[in-house]
Amino acid sequence: MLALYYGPGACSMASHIVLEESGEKYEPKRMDLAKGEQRTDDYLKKNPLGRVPLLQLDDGSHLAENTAILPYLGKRFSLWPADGIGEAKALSTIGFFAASVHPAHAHVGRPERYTADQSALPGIKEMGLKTFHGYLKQIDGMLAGREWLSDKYSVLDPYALVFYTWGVRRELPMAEMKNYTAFKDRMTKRPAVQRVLEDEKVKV
Ligand SMILES: N[C@@H](CCC(=O)N[C@@H](CS)C(=O)NCC(=O)O)C(=O)O
Repeated sequence: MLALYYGPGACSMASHIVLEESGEKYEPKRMDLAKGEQRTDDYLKKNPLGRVPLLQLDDGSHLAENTAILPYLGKRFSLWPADGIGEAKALSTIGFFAASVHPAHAHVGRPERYTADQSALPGIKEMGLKTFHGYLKQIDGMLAGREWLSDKYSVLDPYALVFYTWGVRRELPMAEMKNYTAFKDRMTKRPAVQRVLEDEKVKV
C-alpha cells in the first residue's frame, strides 16, 4: 500500500488530492512542518532532503520530489497523458511548477534561506512575491480557453491548485485571474478536492 507524508497546505497537497481521487487505499502521514518534523532523524532516514511530499511505495522504499511522484501517481491512476508529446508537455509544466513557481514562493515564505544578511530579507520577500504573482498570471494564461492544463484532467491540475491557494494565502488579487479562478472553481467541485481542503484546512 502507498503512504504519503504530507504537510497541511504544502505542495504535497497535489499528491494528496491525487491519492484521494484514486479510490485506492493509502496511508496519509501528516507532518507538522512548523514543528520541524521533516528534520527529525527518523524522517531524514526516509527522505534525506527533509521535505514533503514523500511517497512510500508498495515495497516500502521512498520516492521524493513532485517531479517524480506526480508522474508516477499519474501513470498508476490514469491521470497522465498516454502519448509521447502529451507526456513531454506535462513534464514541461511540472518542471516549470517545481523549478520556477515553487521557488519564487519560497523566497516569500523562507527568505532566510537566500541570504545571511537580515536587512536583505524584506527585499527578497517583496521580489519573491512579485515573481510568484507573475508566474500565477502565466498559469492563468496557460488555462485560457481550456478546462484542464492537459487535454484531460491530470495530476497537473491538483499541482496548479496548490499555487492558487498560496496566492490566496499571500493575499494576491486572485479573482483578477479569471481563467485560473474558473479552474479553481472546477477543482473545488470535486469531492476529493473538498475532502483534502477540509483535512488540510486550506482556504481557497
Ligand atoms: N523540490 C521539492 C520541494 C519540496 C518542498 O520544498 N516542500 C516543502 C513544502 S511545500 C517542505 O517540505 N518544506 C519544509 C522545509 O522546507 O523545511 C518538490 O517539489 O517536491
